[in-house]
Amino acid sequence: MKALARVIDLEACPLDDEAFIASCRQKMADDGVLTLPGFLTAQAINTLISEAKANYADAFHTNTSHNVYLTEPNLDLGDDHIFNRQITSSKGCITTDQIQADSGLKLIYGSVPFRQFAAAVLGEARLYEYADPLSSINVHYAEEGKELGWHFDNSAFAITLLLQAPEDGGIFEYVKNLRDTEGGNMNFAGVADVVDGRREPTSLNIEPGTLVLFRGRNSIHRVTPTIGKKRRILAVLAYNQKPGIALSEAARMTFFGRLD
Ligand SMILES: O=C(O)CCC(=O)C(=O)O
Ligand SMILES: [Fe+2]
Repeated sequence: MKALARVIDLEACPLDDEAFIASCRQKMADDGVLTLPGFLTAQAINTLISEAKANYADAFHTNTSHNVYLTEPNLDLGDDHIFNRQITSSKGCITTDQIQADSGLKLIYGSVPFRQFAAAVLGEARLYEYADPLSSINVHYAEEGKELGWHFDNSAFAITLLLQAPEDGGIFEYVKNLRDTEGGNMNFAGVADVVDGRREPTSLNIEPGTLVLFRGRNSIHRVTPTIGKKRRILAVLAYNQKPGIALSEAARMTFFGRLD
């Protein structure tokens, strides 16, 4: 835990404390999201921002059009149907192999206490790294005007660390449990209400250094466009529920522009 204490504020976030874990589990269960402000030390935030800025030149930039379900269109439903509504997302991304070996992000990602903590909060037996060399740790950059449009995640959960917030915009908004994947209810009417602005989403106020655990499979979410010259910079710590899983080749090509 000693090395970890340089990057994680273990007094604010005692990862191996049973009472702390239980309270985080409860928040996750109640809200579908857990935010831990002050998770990163101030020094770690500064260092990780510097590293991310140095790596920005290597970022792969995408501008994709997708539906909220992240699937191919269904031609039987027609272009105007909410299932086929096209939404845009744009970002720059760097991959695990582009992050230096001694980065605090790799220290956190690989740390057994951190993995055990996240697994306990998420109710998973264990968390596993991706089997491909790109997908485990990513850093996302959103410069002025870039946004992540409304979507449901394919993965059951996401773990993120905000490193730098923009001057304005870049707000994470969500509506909890808007669909029921397991029960097969896509809730077209409810989704249309959110996408067309008839239903107000919940906003998460996330400061740099905040750890976020989020269940995004049934909770629609987006990140509003960055306003101002300062980029939004976010690290994504991606884990699997099973060992030996690689991100699909199609997804790697879309998000990273290469397979390895
Ligand atoms: O940028 C964020 O805060 C959330 C990212 C997200 O929703 C995703 O990558 O699927
Ligand atoms: Fe997402």
